Amino acid sequence: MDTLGRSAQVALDINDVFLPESPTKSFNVWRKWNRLSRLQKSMLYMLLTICSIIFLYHMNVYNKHPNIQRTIKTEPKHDWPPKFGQKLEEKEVENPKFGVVNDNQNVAMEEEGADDDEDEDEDEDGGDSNHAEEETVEEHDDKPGEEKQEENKLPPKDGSIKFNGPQNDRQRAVVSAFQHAWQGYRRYAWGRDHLKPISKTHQTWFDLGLTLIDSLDTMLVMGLKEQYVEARVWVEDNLKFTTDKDVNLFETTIRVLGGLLSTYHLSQDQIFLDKAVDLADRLMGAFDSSSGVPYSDVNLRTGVGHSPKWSPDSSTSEVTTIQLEFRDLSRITGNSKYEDAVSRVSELVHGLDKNQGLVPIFINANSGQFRTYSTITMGARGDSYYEYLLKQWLQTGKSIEYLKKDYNESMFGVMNKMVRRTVPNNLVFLGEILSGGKDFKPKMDELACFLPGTLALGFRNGMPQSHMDLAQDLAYTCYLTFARQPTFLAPEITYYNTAEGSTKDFYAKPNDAHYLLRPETIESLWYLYYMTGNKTYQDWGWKIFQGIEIYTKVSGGYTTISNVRNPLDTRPKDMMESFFLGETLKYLYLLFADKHEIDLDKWVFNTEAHLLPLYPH
Ligand code: DMJ
Repeated sequence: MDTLGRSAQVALDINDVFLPESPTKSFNVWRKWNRLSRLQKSMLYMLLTICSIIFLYHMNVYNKHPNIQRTIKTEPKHDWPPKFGQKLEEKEVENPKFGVVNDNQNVAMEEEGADDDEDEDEDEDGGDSNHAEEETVEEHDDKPGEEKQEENKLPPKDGSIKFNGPQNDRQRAVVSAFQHAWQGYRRYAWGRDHLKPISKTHQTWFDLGLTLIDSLDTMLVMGLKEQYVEARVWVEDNLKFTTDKDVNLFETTIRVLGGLLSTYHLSQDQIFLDKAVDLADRLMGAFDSSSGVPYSDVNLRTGVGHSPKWSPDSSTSEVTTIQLEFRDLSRITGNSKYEDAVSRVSELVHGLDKNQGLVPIFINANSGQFRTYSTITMGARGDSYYEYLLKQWLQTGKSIEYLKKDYNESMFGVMNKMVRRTVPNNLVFLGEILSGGKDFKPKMDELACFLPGTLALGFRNGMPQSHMDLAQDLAYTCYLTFARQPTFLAPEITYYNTAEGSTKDFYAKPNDAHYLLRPETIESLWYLYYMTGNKTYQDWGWKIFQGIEIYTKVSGGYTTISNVRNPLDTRPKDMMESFFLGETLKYLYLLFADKHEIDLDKWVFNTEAHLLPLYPH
């Protein structure tokens, strides 16, 4: 028999092997197997091996790139972003029933009740919008900018990502929450920085329409076309940077510049790039210090930078968390001045002495030196320095070696100097280092809960297993800071018990018990779900979302609250932060996805959850 003939014989025999079983049949199969020649048996083995290899290869690709399945199986339903003037589909958004808040199935330890410690700590909230002007406005019932929706004014091409809208009831519930928040903003605070959802007025911080800009790419991600088109018109007609106003460089960069750039990438709409360039040109004055380290504040009209009123120094995290945005702008425009300015800052900080990679939270813009004895923390004013080391390395195609080195060194410092475990349940937390290393404070901001997400992202890109282990342990503790409060919402600051004999792991002091609608824990749950596929992270996020729905939702929108420790006395603060729409709801929506729509091998999120592309170098 020639080779072809033998193959045919093998094929026949294979068919026989897989025919339905019966005792006689199995016996026949065995006899046939014995009758096969050596060559036939070897060919059969080879065939089986090839099939297994192909099968394993596909499994691996799917695990590494969860979005591949979507690309193969899901076709985009419609053009997105919409063309200007295109008739928008009416879409009903279901309101799923909400579950019970205090279902602690996933919590290993028992709740020990609220803490009685009445010590008061200074409210440290990382420079969010607490000192801004408050004003009232008339209700806004008409559709802003409606008359502008004529054909051909908005020329978006297809975005780089096809977002297909919510995939399940949980995602629909988040979209519904976004719509409620947006409705309040649109009605009572349109074009202003923040909504005050209880007094139904607005708050002005920088007068840059912060909530509107922070929300743009969330609307694209969620498929909210109508709202997006309306907001886009406001940007074109009303977003101006000519006001004689001092703004914070970092906050304006991450929220406004980041929001505009992300929306530009997703929509390819020139208006967002034009606005981004105008803004960045005005912000550049902040870098005009003797060291090149930027001042914290800058006047948008005059372009003059200066230190904050309350300190001669800039915050370390602030001067090192503007690099992704300015670099991206240089890469888009071909004008290197933005990237040059921020790279100089990173390089300068790289050259400074550190404590095992860890940095003090203040740096002087003129001397370019750290304030040596200032606190080292993963919370306010320290946090995103570490986040942007990794993300800048990724943004530049892993080509800038010192960023990776500094990141790894700092994570070593974290494990060595900041990680502690609680008594009685051995939970991992990160404390703060004070007075140049002399003191340790067992205190962790909710802000520090971004770190599990960053660690997981690093692990995906080749950092050691210990990073992922820490990410998972820390995310669990962060989750518990929500789960162990009767509101299922975390305090701004939590203190941890490490003394032998302690009966509970952590507690919140009354003055730290506020929840500002922050995203960090949810952000980390999303990264961990993305990396591991473990749906428990989704369930944790869902429970936190219930807490948000029950204790922060009011008729005018969502409000920050002063007290997470008592469901009967939450003391709403009458403020809806822009990052609630830009980050918190976006990460919740992404967390509940069945199939991921964003490929982390192509995109990086800035610290305000705005999407920027990765470059090859
Ligand atoms: C956001 O503006 C950013 O995530 C920033 O890095 C930290 N604080 C807020 C959200 O809590």
